[in-house]
Parts: sequence; structure tokens; C-alpha cells
Amino acid sequence: MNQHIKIVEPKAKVRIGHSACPHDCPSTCALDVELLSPTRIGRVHGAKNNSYTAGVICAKVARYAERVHHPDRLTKPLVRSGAKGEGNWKEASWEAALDLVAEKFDAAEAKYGSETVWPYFYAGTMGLVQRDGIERLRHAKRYSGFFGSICTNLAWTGWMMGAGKLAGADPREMAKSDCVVIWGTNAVVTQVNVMTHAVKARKERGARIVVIDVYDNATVKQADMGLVLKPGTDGALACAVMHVLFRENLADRAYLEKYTDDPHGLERHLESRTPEWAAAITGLSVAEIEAFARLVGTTKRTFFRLGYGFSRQRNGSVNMHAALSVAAVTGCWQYEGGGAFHSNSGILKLDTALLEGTRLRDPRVRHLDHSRIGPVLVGQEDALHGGPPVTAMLIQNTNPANVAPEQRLVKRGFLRDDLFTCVHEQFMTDTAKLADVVLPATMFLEHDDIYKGGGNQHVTLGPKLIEPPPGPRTNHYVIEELAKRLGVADQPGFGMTERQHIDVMLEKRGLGTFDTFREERWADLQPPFEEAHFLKGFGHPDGKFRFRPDWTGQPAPNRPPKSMGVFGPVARLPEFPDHVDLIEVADAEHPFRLATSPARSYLNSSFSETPTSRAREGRPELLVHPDDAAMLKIGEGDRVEVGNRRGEVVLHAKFFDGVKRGVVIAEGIWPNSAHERGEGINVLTGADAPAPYGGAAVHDNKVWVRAAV
Ligand SMILES: Nc1nc2c(c(=O)[nH]1)N[C@H]1C(S)=C(S)[C@@H](COP(=O)(O)OP(=O)(O)OC[C@H]3O[C@@H](n4cnc5c(=O)[nH]c(N)nc54)[C@H](O)[C@@H]3O)O[C@H]1N2
Ligand SMILES: Nc1nc2c(c(=O)[nH]1)N[C@H]1C(S)=C(S)[C@@H](COP(=O)(O)OP(=O)(O)OC[C@H]3O[C@@H](n4cnc5c(=O)[nH]c(N)nc54)[C@H](O)[C@@H]3O)O[C@H]1N2
Ligand code: SF4
Ligand SMILES: [Mo]
Repeated sequence: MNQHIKIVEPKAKVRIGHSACPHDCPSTCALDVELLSPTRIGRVHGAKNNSYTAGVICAKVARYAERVHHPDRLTKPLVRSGAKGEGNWKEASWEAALDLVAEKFDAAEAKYGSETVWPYFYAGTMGLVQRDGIERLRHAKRYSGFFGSICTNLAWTGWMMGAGKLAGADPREMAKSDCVVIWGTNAVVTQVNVMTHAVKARKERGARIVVIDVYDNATVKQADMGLVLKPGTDGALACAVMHVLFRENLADRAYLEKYTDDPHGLERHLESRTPEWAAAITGLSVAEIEAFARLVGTTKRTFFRLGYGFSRQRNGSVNMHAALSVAAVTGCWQYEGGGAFHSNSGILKLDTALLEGTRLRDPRVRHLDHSRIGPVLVGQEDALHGGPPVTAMLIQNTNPANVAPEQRLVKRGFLRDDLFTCVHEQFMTDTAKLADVVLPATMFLEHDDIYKGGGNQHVTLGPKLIEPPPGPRTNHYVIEELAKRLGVADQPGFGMTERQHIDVMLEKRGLGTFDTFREERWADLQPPFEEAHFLKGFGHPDGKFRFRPDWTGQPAPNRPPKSMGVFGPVARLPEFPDHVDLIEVADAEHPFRLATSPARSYLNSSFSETPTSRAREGRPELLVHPDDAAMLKIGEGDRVEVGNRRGEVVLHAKFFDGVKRGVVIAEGIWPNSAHERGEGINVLTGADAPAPYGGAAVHDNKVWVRAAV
């Protein structure tokens, strides 16, 4: 018998409900939820019989009872009574609050036209109905479009330039690898399931695990080979690795001839990209670079698990493309347990046209950049793309006053007297605090939805399992009720229930219905081996992997509409994989490079409200190399000011020798109120759009560090 079976029935009496984790995490775990009563849950477990989740979830979601039954949950609609941001509210009925929102939206539209209203949302829930239904309202009303760039753009663009399709080797194949390269993702912290499969390969096959990051984080600590480099230099590392592969005859030339666009051009280009050249840029030693190159060059079944973190640099798309190019040079794609993977977004497509009201879309309506909400709200001309100022917003599933770059601009914008903001939230977040109307939202266990797992291959149902407390209502409800008040409820896609929308999406793909999914729980959409490994050709029309991408001419999954113009210094994007100094290079005024890496017990700004997460994380700290601290005359635990031209933030110094000199790390997006002066870490990050298709370079900051006065 299987040794895992004995723990299947821990509490025979507890009813188990099935769901999917809704949070913005590539793992999208299949969940077994202990249902204690019609309104209460107990522990949450990972589904054992889901081949990707494999019974493992992170600690913060295992303790979800803490979040869903949190005493600080919002339960009443609130209307601002004092000045903006002052914290004085009057309770209102749902009817009155929604009437007020509709009235304000209509008044704004009457004054400036429909584009003055900007629905703003993101992936606080990844459920398609509750997340994307807001698009239906915006299309129907011709409100400004939302170019959702903050998270995936830099990474997806880089991947697409090479592979031509946003898909890759089955992530479960990591368990069959002989070498797993975890590149620029702190998987132990951000997507624990990657480790499940990688560690299985180590246990069962003696696989080596390589981790590449900018500090000795929890994942690097698990590695057989940990490469800690300077932020924004992964392109240099990748080039030197490929240089060694060609030089030492470890490149798979037959594969290169058959599957890639210009292997000879690449080889020539790499002649000067030596390990010595890369060592000077990355801070790694020549020996480290050569050892890594020889490992991946001699291990056929090498699996490159490329994360998001290393793409959050202004040269991030270039670096993602360069790292992916290594897999094409070794030819590891041909083997089971080999190849590369970043996201399965390209295989999990569901038809959301009705849900999102795509047919109602007017292509002339402008788009505004999600990451540039600061410049948009303070009225910077280029950010407004030739349209009116934004004077009304509906915000769901995101907390921009905390998570968006250039926080001082974001806050200044939200405090404008001529801006009306409605925030639909579960908690009184930094953004809700700056709103005019706050509406209480349900949590995933309290509403129906369907979820796609970017880091795996499943579509999973998350049906309503418990009743919400009195007060909170779903995103779907808010969109439907506003549609009635704004005169578009008769348009296609409105007037349907969540379940009806789920049925439409599932049936169109032949996957069943809401009811069949209740039994089956998920669908595994993994394409066959040959397709997933691109053995019938890559996603470009000629089937070749591109070492020479057409940076601005080629399709990308999240390409901005043409009307938004050019993003960043596109002329500086390289012809072949390379290191390009598009990053904020340290200088005399800003001698340090800062990465704002994720905290284990938070998920972006979520979970910062739960007591155990808060207790585990302690306080906002700056990891600083002890030699740098000595030079700066900073002691352990001292208050330090980290600053640049965008602003300054105070953190507590923590000595840490697992970084290169000159690099500092601030883990976690703490609530602004957890910092002195009520200003959070994103005061320091920039809202300039990186080339070629935008994004947020949140780990790419030049800063000064000094003892705080
Ligand atoms: N616990 C927890 N889980 C999370 C999140 C969280 O905040 N906390 N966030 C969720 C979200 S929205 C997402 S998108 C995913 C993202 O998950 P990941 O793909 O893991 O990406 P990041 O969290 O941005 O950063 C991962 C690592 O990249 C490193 N890094 C920064 N710059 C560089 C660089 O130039 N080169 C290299 N090699 N490494 C670099 C950071 O130090 C960090 O350790 O995680 C999700 N899961
Ligand atoms: N400095 C720095 N900044 C970053 C990052 C970083 O690594 N460093 N990471 C960036 C990344 S990758 C991302 S994706 C963004 C993410 O940033 P956000 O999009 O703000 O994501 P969260 O912080 O998780 O906040 C989601 C909010 O949605 C709410 N919510 C959840 N479910 C629902 C629902 O069903 N209905 C409603 N109405 N609300 C709901 C939650 O209560 C929560 O407040 O942050 C970015 N900002
Ligand atoms: S690992 Fe990610 S998807 Fe899984 S339970 Fe935790 S937050 Fe949710
Ligand atoms: Mo993200």
C-alpha cells in the first residue's frame, strides 16, 4: 500500500468542501476545506488527488479560517464623511451606496465623457467571473480601458519573443528531471508546489537543484547549486553559459539546426560574452558560471523553471528571453523531464467574450496603464493618452495605494478633490482608506467561480461553500447592480448568474458544466508531450525558436493597443540575447540596488491583516550586507532611511551576508501604516514603462541607504 494513505481520514466527522485557491499565485492549488458549519471553516488542505497540488499548500492558506472569519472584515457599505483619507465614515445601505456610485459616474461622464471613468481591477481573486466581469461594464459604458501590466508583462513578453507561445513542458515533469533550474522565483515562498516536484526528483533520481536569485533566500537555501547575482544581470549570466556551451561543444548542434532561427549568428555574437565578461557584470565567479554551464550542458534532462522575479527589471524581457535561449542551445526540450516552463496561460484559454462583454467594445476608447496609476491620477499628459482626466474609479481586487509604483503620486492622485473613488474590498486597505465609498466584498468560499492555474495545467471549480456574514456581496453583484443603474443591464452578458457564466465558458470548450465540475473538481488540460516540448515546432509561423526576436513587431500575450504608443527605450533592445544596461545602474548618489522581494507569510498586500502572518513577518526590514552596514556605520536593528529621487522610506537594518555588496533587499509589501510616516516600500519603485510592452520593474531600484535621523 502507498505509505501516504494512512493519514487520509484525520477527522471523520468533518465535512470537506472542494475549492481552488483564488489568490494571485501561479500554483492555484486545489483545496479541501473543512466545513464546520454553514458559515464556518476549519483547516484548509491541499487536494491529495490533484497531480500538481499533490496535497501541499502554503501555511497562510492552510490557516484561511483566520482570514475569512477575521473580526476586521468589512461588512457595511461606507460613505466618506470627513476629508479624504481622514478615516471618518457613515454607514449606508447597499441601495443608497450603489445609487451614489452610479450618480457620481453619470455626473463625471456628463462633464468629461465616458473615458473619465476608469474601472481598475486586478487579480486579488483569480476567479474569472469575479475578476473579469468588470470588463463587461466598462465595455458597455465605453469607460477607459485597463492595460493590466503590473505582474506578467515583462516576463511573458520575453518568453513569447523566443518560444512564440505561452506554454511549455509539463511542470509535473520536474519530478522526472536530473537537473531543475529554478531561475528568479523564490518558489519556497511564492509557489511551494514547484518544490514538491523538484524535491521529488532529487529524492528519487538524485537530481541537482540550481537556484538563481539576488539573495540567499529560502529557495537558494534548498539548492545544490545556489547562484546569487546582482539584480538585472541574468542576461549576462545566460550569455556566458551559452558561450561555454558552444566553446566546450556542449551545444546540441543538430537540435539548433532543426529548431532555431540563427544558431550560427548566435554563436558568433556570443564569442565576446565570456565567463570573465559576465563575472564582472553579475558578481558571480568564473568558476560558478562554468560549473553551471557544464551541469546544464551535460544533463540532458534539465528543466528550466523560469519565474517572474528576475523579469521585474527594466531589462527583464531581455533577460527572460536570454534565459529561455539556454534551453534551446542545450536541446533539453527533446527529453522528458527536460525543457522550460514559465506559464501555461496559452493553453488554458476559456471563451470569456460574453463574461467580458467583448462584443460591446469600442476600439476607439483609450487604455490607461495599470502600473502607471500614479502618473495617470496626477494628470501627467503622456499617461492620459490624449484623453480627459480620470475623475471616477471603481476598484475591485487590488490595492494600488500600497502595491503600485511611485506611491507618492498614487496617493496624491487619490486625494484629489475632483476624483470620486469607489473601492470594493474585504478589508480597510490602504486604498479603501482613500476612497469616497467602500463596499464590502465576499471571499472565495462565499461565492461561485472558476480558476485557471498559470503554473500548472488545471481549470478548477471553486463553488460557494459557506454563507458570508451579513453585509458583503460579490463582485458580480456590484457589476450587475451598477449596470442596472447606469442603463446597460439589457446588454448581452448582463442578467446572468455566476453559474450561468461558468456554464457558458465550460461548455464552449467542451469541458462540461458547473454541475459536472462539482463532481470532477478540475480538468487537466495538459497538451501531449510533443506539443508541450515544441517538437513539432515553436509557436512562430516558421516553427523556429527565435534567438533574434522582433521586439516590437511580433505578437505578445499582453501587447498594449497601438494607440498607447511605444513603451520604453525600444531602440536599445538587443538583436541577440545580451546584457543591456536598461536598469537603474547604481551611481554616486545612489550606490545601492534594491529588490523588493516577496514575504513568505504575505501575498502581495494580502494576509498582512492576519495575526499569524503579521507575527511571523515581524516588522519591515532591510537586508544589508554586514560590510556595507559597517561602512555606513549602521548597527543591527537600526532605523535606516532608504531613498531615491522618488522618496524615502524608513526600515530596520538586518545584517545578512547572503547578498552581493551594494545590493539590499526589502521583503514584503507591508501596509503603508506599518512604516513610519505611513509611506510604504513602493514610494521607491518607478512607474516608467519598460520596453517593449511595459510592466513594473519593482526589483530594479537604485537607492541610497543611510542611518535615519
Ligand atoms: N508568499 C508569497 N507568495 C506569492 C506572492 C507574495 O508576495 N508572497 N506574490 C504572488 C504573485 S502576485 C506573483 S506574480 C508570484 C511571483 O513569484 P516569483 O516568480 O517568485 O517572483 P517575485 O516574487 O517577484 O520574485 C522572486 C525572486 O526574484 C528575485 N529577483 C529579483 N530581481 C532579480 C534578478 O534580477 N535576478 C534574479 N535571478 N532574481 C531576482 C527576488 O529576490 C525574489 O527572491 O508569487 C505569488 N506568490
Ligand atoms: N514593491 C513591490 N510591489 C509589487 C510587487 C513586488 O514584488 N514588490 N509585486 C507586484 C505584483 S506581481 C502584483 S500581482 C501586484 C499585486 O497587488 P494587488 O493586485 O493589490 O494584490 P493584493 O495585494 O493581493 O491585493 C488584492 C486585494 O483584493 C482584495 N480581494 C481579494 N478577493 C476579492 C474579491 O473577491 N472581491 C474584491 N472586491 N476584492 C477582493 C483583497 O482583499 C486585497 O486587498 O503587486 C505588485 N507590486
Ligand atoms: S501556494 Fe499559492 S495557490 Fe497554493 S494555497 Fe498558497 S497562495 Fe494559494
Ligand atoms: Mo503578481
